[in-house]
Formats: sequence, structure tokens, C-alpha cells
Amino acid sequence: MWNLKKKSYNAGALKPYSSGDSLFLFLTFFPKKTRQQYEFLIGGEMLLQRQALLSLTTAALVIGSQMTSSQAHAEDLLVKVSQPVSTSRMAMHLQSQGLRTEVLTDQWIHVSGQTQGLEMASFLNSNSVVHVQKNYKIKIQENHNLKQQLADYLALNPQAGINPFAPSKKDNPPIPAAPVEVKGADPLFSKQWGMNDIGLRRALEVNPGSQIIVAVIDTGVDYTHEDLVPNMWRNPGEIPDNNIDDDKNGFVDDIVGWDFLDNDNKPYDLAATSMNDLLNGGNPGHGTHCAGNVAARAGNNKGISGVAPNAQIMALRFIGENGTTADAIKSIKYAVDNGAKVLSNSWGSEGEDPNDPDNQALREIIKYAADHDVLFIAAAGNGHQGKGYDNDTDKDPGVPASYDNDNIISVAAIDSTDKLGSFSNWGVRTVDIGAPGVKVFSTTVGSQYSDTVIPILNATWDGTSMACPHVAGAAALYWSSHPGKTYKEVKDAILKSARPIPALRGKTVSGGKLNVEDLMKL
Ligand SMILES: [Ca+2]
Ligand SMILES: [Ca+2]
Ligand SMILES: [Ca+2]
Ligand SMILES: [Ca+2]
Repeated sequence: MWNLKKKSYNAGALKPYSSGDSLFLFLTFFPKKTRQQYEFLIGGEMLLQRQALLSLTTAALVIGSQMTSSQAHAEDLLVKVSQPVSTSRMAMHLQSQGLRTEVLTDQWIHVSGQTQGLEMASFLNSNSVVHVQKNYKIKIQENHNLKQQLADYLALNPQAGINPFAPSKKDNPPIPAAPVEVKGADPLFSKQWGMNDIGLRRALEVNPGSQIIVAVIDTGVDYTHEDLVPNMWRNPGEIPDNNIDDDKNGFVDDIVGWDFLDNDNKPYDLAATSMNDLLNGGNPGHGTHCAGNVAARAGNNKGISGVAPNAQIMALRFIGENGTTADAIKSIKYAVDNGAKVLSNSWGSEGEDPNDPDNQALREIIKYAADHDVLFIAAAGNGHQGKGYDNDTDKDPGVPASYDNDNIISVAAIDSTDKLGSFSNWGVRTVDIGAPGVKVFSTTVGSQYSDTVIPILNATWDGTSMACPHVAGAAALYWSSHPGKTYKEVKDAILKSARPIPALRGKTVSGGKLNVEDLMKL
């Protein structure tokens, strides 16, 4: 979980009406005392708007002073309609009120626009709408060490912040066909201390697994990377580049996944290319690094090996500088609807109080995944509320890792000496298992490989973000070898086969770290 901005994993930090956090809207939602009766037609459905019990006050209360006037007036909401109401018809009606809408699921609509002055109560009432909430921001997560390293370096080298790295990369390169494979050892495997630590080689001797789809829901994936391109998911029902949605899944020419941030069919990982970008919270190639640990191709005479080297990587991009709950929902729904069995989620929601079940939308889509027998692997989070270190998520939950959905596996980070990463969240009830998450070697954008984010700083790839894909890969490896098992059985097997280590005893549900050798013997 990489993010250089503060508060990237500060679930619970933001309280309504609190001071100091300036960039958030607060939605109030209170009963209206004057009862109204009226009717209106939505696409032929007569909805009786009896006794409008609630008035949705869309005035954003600006907390603090930094918000611009356009931000202050803009709303970004998720609205849940009651079951008989058609979301598309409701969306059309909202559009007729001048709002922007997007249907997310059969019950949820994303509503945005300039709502100041609109009488929301005239069309939202308890008959047709059952929940309204913020569209919470989501980020890959900050690395406190890197942030400090950057600050220290720039203090000494102020000129370095200008543009020390390569010029900007080109976005959305063409998606290459899967290459003809050349057999051979993976030359950089010995640099992957994590793969050795979890017993990968012996696990693959037991069973190398087979095809199973893992969605990497992140900043995108460099799908041109030499060690990832052989294992990119290829949508079997879609003919590339004919501008036709051949499989009629609602996405045109979606071959390896989708980009929900830019709404295109090339979920390329647009990594930051300058220190300046990084300082401003840019993405150093997070999704590509995660994807390599899930399923880099093994035995292809190139690079490294992922935990599940025969799995297929579905690339779903929804975070750049920021993502939102709406985009997370679309990504998760796409993954589930298009056959992913395991979702790798190295991100966290922002501004959310996990003790208040307000983010129903995110909880419900994770439940939707469970209902389709899909596992949701989540990074436990890197510290909390800007304090950064040694956070117990039983007390201070992370979002969504600490949700009580039983298809979540929440993953802490350990280093090569079996210590908990200094930044890693833990929780004997809310964090399930540990996995390698300090100085992790993996694929990076441009067919590169590294355990170092910024070489001149010697800043390494650390984070529960890096631990999460190891467990996602383990789930894929085991599940593809035991396709008859349910998500609960796969989760149980992963936790049961964890190797106990003192650093995780009393700090995680399993008390141990991932071990795929033992897992594959179950
Ligand atoms: Ca399609
Ligand atoms: Ca097509
Ligand atoms: Ca794109
Ligand atoms: Ca390889």
C-alpha cells in the first residue's frame, strides 16, 4: 500500500463536523417535518411519494477552509434504491433533475453533480430510496518510510524535485498477444526472498496449479511486461479491436480487464515518472508490482515467479491519484461477473468510520463476491490515522480489510526475519495471516524487476500491499488444484497451514505466516 499522502488509511479519523480535515464533504440526512404527498412518473412506473419522510440535504458542509467553491457545491453520493425500483429508471429521473448518474449494481446508483438548490426531497423518499452515503475516496496506501526518505532527500537536494527521472510514459500501449513460450529457469527467482520463505518451490512440486482468474484491483498492470503478458487473462468471448462488445458484458473490446478510472479497455499501470509525482502522491507502479507476486509466469526463462504461476491476471484499474467507492464497486462487480475467483485488494478507503456501517455499498459488493463464491484478499493496512505504526485493527479497524464479511482474508506484512513490518496493521480478531511485505522483489513497469521503489533513496517496496498478493496467489494456487472447494474451505486451508511465528501470535487469527508448501499438502 503505497501512498505518500497523509491519511491514506485513516479510516475512522474523519468524524463528521470534526475540524482539521478539510477535503471532505459531510452529508446530512434528516427527517423533514413538513410531510408532502405527490406523485411522479418514472419511465412509466408510477411511484407514490407518500409522506416524504426524509429530506436529503445535499448541501456539503465544508470542513476547514481549503475547499474550492466548486468542490464545496459538488456532491458525490451513492444511492441505494429499494428493490422494486428500477435503477435505470431512477437514474433517468435523477438525470432529468440535472444530476449525473451511473448505475453500479441492481440497487446502487452513483449520483454526482451540482445539486445545490435542488429539492432532492421531491424525488427521494423512503419508498424508493433506502440508503444514501458518501462516495468515499480510496487510495493505495502510504509508506511512511518512503515519505520520510523523500523529504530528507529533498531537503539535501532541492533540485532533485524538478524532474529527475525519465519523461512521462505513454499511456495505453497496445495489448500484446501472449508470446510463444521459451522454457527456462526464472533467473531472478533467488531475489524473491518471499517466495522462498513461503516454500513456493516445494509447493509447485506438489501441484503447480492451473488456470484460475485473479483480479488485481489496483492502479492497473503493465500488461506488456515480459513476465506478466503470458499470464494476462484473455477474455474468451471478446474479439479484440473490432469496436464491438462481442460477449455483451457491457464493455467493448475488454481483453485483459478494464480501466474504471479512465473508462477504457487498457488498464495500463501509468506509473509516476518523477520524484515530483511521487511527492504529490503519485503511483510508482503499485499494481504491476502486486501482479508479479500473484502470477508472474514461472519457468519461462525470464524474471521471477508468482505464487500462482498458472493463474491468469485480470487487470482492473480504478486508482491513480485517487479512486472512489463507486469505481471499486464497478471493479469488483466486473471481476465477479467475468469469472475471477480471487480478488487482490491492496487499497483502503478514506474518511470512513468503520464502526459506523455507513459504507453499505462497499460491504454489499464484497458480499456479492461471497455470494458468487469469490475470495476477497485485503491488505490489512499500513498504520492508522497518520500515526503510522503498530496499529491494532481490532480497536482501530481498517477499511475494507476489517469488515466482517467472511470472504475477506486480511493480510499483515512480515520481513525476512519473521518480524512484523514496523508499519503493518495487526489484530487478533481482524487480521488473518502474515505474508512477505518488506523489501519485496517483483515486476515493475517497463519489463523491469525491483525491490526498490526509488534507487537513489534505497526506498524499498514495503507494505501490506505487497503481502496481500502473496495470499491472493496462494488462494489461486490451492483453489485451482481443488476446484470443488468453497471460498470458506480455501480460506480455512490457508489459515490452517500458516506457520506459527512469535511475531504473529496473539496478533493474527492464524498466529502465523503464509506457507504454501504446507497448504498444497492439505
Ligand atoms: Ca465485452
Ligand atoms: Ca470486441
Ligand atoms: Ca487506460
Ligand atoms: Ca518468469
